[in-house]
Amino acid sequence: MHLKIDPEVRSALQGKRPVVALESTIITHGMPHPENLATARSLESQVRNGGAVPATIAVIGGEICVGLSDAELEWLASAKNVLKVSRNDLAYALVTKRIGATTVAATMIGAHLAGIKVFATGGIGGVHRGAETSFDVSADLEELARTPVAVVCAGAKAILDLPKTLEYLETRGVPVVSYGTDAFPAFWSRQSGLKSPLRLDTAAEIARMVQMKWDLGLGGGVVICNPVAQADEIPFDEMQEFIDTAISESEEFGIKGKALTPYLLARIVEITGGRSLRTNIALAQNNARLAAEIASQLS
Ligand code: PSU
Ligand code: MN
Repeated sequence: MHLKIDPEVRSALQGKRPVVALESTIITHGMPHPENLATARSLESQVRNGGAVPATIAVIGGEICVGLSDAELEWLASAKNVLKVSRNDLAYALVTKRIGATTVAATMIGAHLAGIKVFATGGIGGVHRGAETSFDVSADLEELARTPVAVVCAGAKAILDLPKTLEYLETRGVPVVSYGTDAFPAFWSRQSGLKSPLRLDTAAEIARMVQMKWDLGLGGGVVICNPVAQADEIPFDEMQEFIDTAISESEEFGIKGKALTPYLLARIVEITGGRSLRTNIALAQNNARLAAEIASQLS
């Protein structure tokens, strides 16, 4: 089935031991080299420290690889011409044997094919600002509506239209539950000014809720929002200015479609002099730890 599951991941799944999926777009399109490689490795070790087996997912050589070796991680982190793969280009990437980095949507597909229930990332895609004219709504949201994987993230990036993102998820029946907070976090910031639709305070309760959704036959995913630690955050008000600058530049240069999110992330790293990158790394590590706990509770 063009699915290559790493032996350690396979044996953990067969033994019903906890496994956490990790995405690869964050490595190839979300962070600069060499921080991307160090982060990919550290996310794997956070998952291991939490008692789960990490499975970074990417498309290599015509196969969806679930679980990469360290050599593969290293190679991917500096590979050129990597395709950012979502649901729409997954079959294309396999047939053409392109190197594909999987987004949240495509990682959920790979995780589900392999039987992995929990996935840790940085932030999910969402409804872009101006979507009422551009129609730019991330395929991540549709995937969350249909594919049964629990996604641990730090909320959605404030480069998006956050109220519309929450409305979309509500319409499509996707629970959005924040861990230990009433606020809906905004990736680099612990708060977005919006209330989280749902709140739970323990990994055990989150696992029970996720299981309940699937036991009811409701299918689909769950968004679990884990706010970045206060010491690592960039407050929402401070972030606004950086984001507005990056967005107006993207408009000026006519950057659209799948290139938009990577462009904005990279520009914001530059504009903040690397500060947003440190926050991004810290929040991803934080999410890997919580995902390992939830996966342990689920298994
Ligand atoms: N958040 C990050 N880094 C990233 C992404 C999100 O901090 O690289 C990626 C994820 O892979 C997400 C994708 O699925 O951006 C969404 O892209 P788009 O808006 O084109 O759907
Ligand atoms: Mn888009």
